[in-house]
Amino acid sequence: MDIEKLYQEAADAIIESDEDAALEVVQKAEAEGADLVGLLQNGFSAGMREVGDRFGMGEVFLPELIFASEVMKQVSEAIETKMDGVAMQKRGLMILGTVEGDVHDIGKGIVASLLKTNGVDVVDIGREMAAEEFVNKAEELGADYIGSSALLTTTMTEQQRIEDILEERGLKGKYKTIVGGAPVTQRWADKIGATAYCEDAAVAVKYINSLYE
Ligand code: B1M
Repeated sequence: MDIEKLYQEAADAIIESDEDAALEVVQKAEAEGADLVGLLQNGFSAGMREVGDRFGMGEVFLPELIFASEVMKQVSEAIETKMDGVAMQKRGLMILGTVEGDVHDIGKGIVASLLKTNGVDVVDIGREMAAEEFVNKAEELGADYIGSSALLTTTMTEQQRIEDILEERGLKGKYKTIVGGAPVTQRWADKIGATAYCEDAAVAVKYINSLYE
């Protein structure tokens, strides 16, 4: 199996917004015994990043971006379904969402998929979620982690709101708060007092695994 070729085919399917081709790559990878999570991370996500870069440079336009995003979602869901039922060590419960005012949820979806396939129970509360909702859900379900994703510089501040609410309610330290998203940095995490900054989904998995070593 030529894994690099498979990654390239996956990336191309996203770049061309070709849902059939994308799902075919997933089937092919499964038939060949390839790591589907690796395919999501290194193949499909690379394609999404490429589309994002081209959008940033004005080479592709909003409708194409939306089509590519839709294909990306289909693929993430297909891979997640295939990974369901694979037995693994349990690694806690995370409330995960995209912050208020922010519709970007592809990265969050990938984080959810990867964490789930690594034994973390993830309750995905969706996008444009109020900071209070993250905390309320964590309290209601007895979560271990609160994970928030922000893709806009204007919505990152909502991650601070989550820390503020925890502080106000005397819950600071009860949950490990994990922040991520393209404009988010370690510096930002330190500034707002989040427990951890994870650059991407793989780092989020590594971080949580490190807590169980
Ligand atoms: Co928008 N968008 N967008 N967008 N969009 C960006 C983010 C932008 C950088 C594009 C640009 O201008 N170059 C820019 C933000 C500028 C800024 O604030 N710095 C931008 C803008 C401006 C906007 C709008 C305002 C555009 C407009 O309407 N004028 C609008 C905002 C609407 C809103 O939210 N209120 C908007 C809308 C959209 C679409 C709807 C078209 C679509 C989103 C579709 C969807 O998500 N359902 C979209 C997209 C697709 C993008 C880009 C092109 C790609 C984002 C993406 O999915 N990347 C993006 C450009 C870019 O990022 N280069 C852009 C792929 C994904 C796998 O990566 O999300 O970074 P990412 O997730 C990674 C890591 O960040 C990390 O792990 C993930 C995977 O490994 N991570 C975490 C993420 N969350 C994490 C949480 C964790 C840990 C790690 O722990 C909890």
